[in-house]
Amino acid sequence: MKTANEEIQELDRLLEQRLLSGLWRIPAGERPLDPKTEVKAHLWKWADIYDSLLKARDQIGIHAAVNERRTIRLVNPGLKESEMTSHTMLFAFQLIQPGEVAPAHRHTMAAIRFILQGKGAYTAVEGEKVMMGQGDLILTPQWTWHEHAHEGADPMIWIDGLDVPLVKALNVISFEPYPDKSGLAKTDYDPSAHSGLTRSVGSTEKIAKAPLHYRWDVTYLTLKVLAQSSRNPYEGAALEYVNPVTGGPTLPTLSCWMQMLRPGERTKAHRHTSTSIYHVFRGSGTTVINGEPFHWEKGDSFVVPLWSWHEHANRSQAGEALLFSMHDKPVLDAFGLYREEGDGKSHLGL
Ligand code: 1HN
Repeated sequence: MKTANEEIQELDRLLEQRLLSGLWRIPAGERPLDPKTEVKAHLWKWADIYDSLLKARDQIGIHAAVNERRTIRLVNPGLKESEMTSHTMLFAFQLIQPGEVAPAHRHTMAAIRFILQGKGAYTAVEGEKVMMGQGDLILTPQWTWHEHAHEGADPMIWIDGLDVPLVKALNVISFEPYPDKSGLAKTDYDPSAHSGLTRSVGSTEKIAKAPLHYRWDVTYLTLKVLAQSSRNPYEGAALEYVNPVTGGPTLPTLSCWMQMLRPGERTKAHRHTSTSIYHVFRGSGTTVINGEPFHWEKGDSFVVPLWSWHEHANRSQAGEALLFSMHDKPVLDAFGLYREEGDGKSHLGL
């Protein structure tokens, strides 16, 4: 006489042979009340990133790299197998030497570049040359050709932010090298081309060309004006880089922000279902993530995993702190999965 348990096991085996599975087998841990993630809060020090970039500069030729880029990515301690920064985003640092060209390619992953150091390099997106300036944000929307080259004197360093793990999870990675080895045909960047969109009379071509370049001087001025007029209790003064073609987030999968914390400013704690990666552009402070303090200085980067309580503080009583950040919020918003909680009180125990 078989026990009920043995009969269920027999049924499970039969179903397995038929490539079927009873939902009674789902472990309780897969039905949590709160969202769960493998992604861990972590902070990377600039000294480690910078030293690694300099070592790579001396040892890695652009053309020896499979991706033809000298790029070092931040590996989340919870994602050592995939070597991604979060389950949705990749955050990396790229160094290019004077005279070097990182050849054109395109891919289904969308990318942003935030420029940290140097001048004289450009990134050519769909053939349009965009000069990189410190603090600028440059977009490479999905499936646009892009090439980088450096015509200046000192090494250039920038952040590459991409939606690689998301596109990978959807199984739709496509990657194409530019067929012409002599490089992209380039036109000089024309800022007026972005002040309005045109098409020839009689044409019905749908023009939805995204602006690619957010210059630092404009961003900073706007941020200073915002900082004087309105504060967000959880963010200080925070700007989202908007895509003017859609009026929506920076890119369909990524939202980028620049935020300012005044000297001594502390924000309130909140949590949300989107994940954030921060880079300290200026200043020093502390972000408390689920009760753990992460002390940051200029050049450091850190991850705030989804659904973790977090709050920021500028540790300086004299200087402002500026944080650049990238978020997967547009993905959560698109599917109605964005959720946010703020408790209105501070958990900061500095
Ligand atoms: C990529 O195409 C670049 O074009 C940088 O500079 C980093 C990381 C993953 C996949 C593609 C670039 C990248 C990347």
